[in-house]
This record gives sequence, C-alpha cells and structure tokens, in this order.
Amino acid sequence: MTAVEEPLQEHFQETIAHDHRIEPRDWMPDGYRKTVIRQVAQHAHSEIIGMQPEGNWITRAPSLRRKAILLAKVQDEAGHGLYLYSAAETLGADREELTEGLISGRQKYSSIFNYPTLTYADVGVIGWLVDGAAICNQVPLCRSSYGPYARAMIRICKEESFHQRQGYELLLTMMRGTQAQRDMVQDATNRFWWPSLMMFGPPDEASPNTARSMAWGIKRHTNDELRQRFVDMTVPQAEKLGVTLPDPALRWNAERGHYDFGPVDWDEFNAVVAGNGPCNAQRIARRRAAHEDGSWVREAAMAHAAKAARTAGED
Ligand code: FAQ
Repeated sequence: MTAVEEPLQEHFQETIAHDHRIEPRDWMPDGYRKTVIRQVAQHAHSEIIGMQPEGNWITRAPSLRRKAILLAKVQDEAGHGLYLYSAAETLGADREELTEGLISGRQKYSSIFNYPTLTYADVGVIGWLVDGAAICNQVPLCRSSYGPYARAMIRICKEESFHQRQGYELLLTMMRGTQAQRDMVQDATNRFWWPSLMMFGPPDEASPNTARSMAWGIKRHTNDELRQRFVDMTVPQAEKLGVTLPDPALRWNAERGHYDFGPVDWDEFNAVVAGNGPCNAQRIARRRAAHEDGSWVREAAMAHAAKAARTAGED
C-alpha cells in the first residue's frame, strides 16, 4: 500500500467499523469494489433471468386476475435488475460488459432459475419459497455497507414481500380447490424445496467469499445462518398450507430452538452452478436472443442521445 493510500484505507476501515455507508465517491480497496460488483452483478443477472420461469406462464394464466398479478410480478423483477445494474455502474462497471458476462456464461446467476416450471402451481411455489428465500437473504442486505446497493435493496424487499404474499395466496386458493389442484401444489413443493435451500449458497465451510464479505459489511450473515432462518420461517407456513416438505429428517429441535433438516445435495448444486442444470442452456439462449433482438432499440436510443447532445451544443 502506498503512503497516499494508508490514510484512505484507515478512513475506509473506520467507516465500516462505525457501520456507516461507503458511497461511490469514497476511496475503497480494489477487492471491496470487485466483491460488490461481483455480488450485485450476480444479483442483477438473477432478477433478469428469474423473469423466464414464471414468464413462461403469462400466456396461460388461469384468469385475468392471475394474469395481471403475474405480469406485475415479472415486470417488478425487470425493475429490480435495472436498480441493481445501476448500483453496479456507480462502481465503474460497464453495463454492456455485465450483459456480455451473463450471456457468455462468465458471470453467475442464481441456481434456482435453472429449474423448469411445469404447472401453474409452480408460480405459487416460486412466490412462496423462492421469493421467501430471497426476502430472508435480502432483508439484511438493506444494511449492506455499500450505500447504493443497500438503498436498492430496501425498495426491492418491499416488492418481494408482495411477491411472496401473492404466491402464498395462490397456493391457499389451490389448496381449497380440487384434489388435482392440491396434488399440483404438493408436486411443485417437492420440486422446489431443495433448490430453494441451495439459493443461500454453499455451506459456510465451503464458501470462499463469506468471511471477507462479512468483515467488509457487504454480507451480514453467513449462508448457513440464513438457510436455517428460512427453514424455521417456512415450516409453519407449510403446515398452515397443508403441504408436506420433502425432507424426512425435518423436525423441531427444542435444544437448539431451530428445525433440524436433512443434507442438501451439494453435487446437484455444483452441477447446476457449473452450467449443467435442467434449463441453463435454454435460459442463456433466451437471454442472448432477447439482447440481440433489442439491439435496434439501443442503437436508436444512442442515436437520439447523440443528436440531442449535438443540438444542445449548437444552442
Ligand atoms: N447460485 O462464497 P459464496 C432473486 C456462487 S433471488 C449460483 O458463498 P457469496 C429474486 C457465488 O456467487 C436470487 N451461484 O458466495 C427473484 C460464488 O461465486 P464466485 C439472487 C451461487 O457471494 C425471485 C460461489 O458460488 N439473490 O433473484 C449460488 O459470498 C423470484 C461461492 O459462494 C442474490 O443474488 C447460487 N445459489 O454468497 C427473482 C442475493 N450461491 O463469484 C425472480 C445477493 C453461491 O465466487 C423470481 N447475493 N453461488 O465464482 C448474496 O447474498 C450472495 O452472493 C450469495 C452467495 C449468498 C448468493
């Protein structure tokens, strides 16, 4: 570290120690900048790719009301992606490069969006479990040390709460319906339970980034802490709904004050993250095609901006 950087590093450490926010104009270590860009970019990519599994059902929603709700939810996810890409841009990340990172497979997005949506119950279960897990993970990120990320998370979490509620309400309605509908809800729960637990990331002992991200206040809890919080929150909701979570080892542990649960299949997680999940290729191909199809919009917007700048210069 150079003599110039020393007091800057000290000021940075003090800001973190006092739980104040790091802002775009502030000096920060390169590692901090890279880590926030990595996490925020992966998060943004997840929101954008996350539009696909549910978007699959927009044309086949069972009623006008369900269609309006689903359209609003999927549009919200696009908005979340945009807030997050903007937060990454405040750190000097280039938007075009971020998109390239996603469609070339260099940058990650959440494993959960590589599973197919087979019935309309999946829309409800994604709202209940996937948005439920997202809220568990993201509420603490409203206190993340990087200001623009933390502020984006406040708005995102409010919208994710609505998403979780709409999913749970859809499932409650289906559970009051026919036996076939109840079976659909149980089947969707069986398929999404374990992948939802994987959303929190690898177990703490296999998580290379957690210790440093927590020391910097980027993350506030470990992956396992949040996974446990999610299980504790979700088991009573499953009971109220009347579905069985597909884990024979799931039981209340009075001594720990938490639910015990069975082992997560980390081989499956690693395979999905490595690109070999059921829908990875399809998700990326779709995203790439959408990006290419939209190139004329970007060109027109850039031409318009350039013309506006020229006209302003002539005034
Ligand atoms: N999938 O050392 P760690 C949503 C990667 S919610 C794929 O533990 P870290 C809302 C990790 O990036 C979903 N990759 O990493 C929605 C790292 O890769 P790298 C998005 C995963 O960062 C709902 C490596 O494994 N939410 O979109 C996963 O400290 C419904 C080692 O892991 C967020 O992104 C995974 N599940 O902790 C939208 C929340 N887990 O770069 C539509 C913000 C880990 O070192 C519909 N992110 N990896 O090669 C975070 O809180 C953190 O980044 C974690 C991972 C907790 C995800």
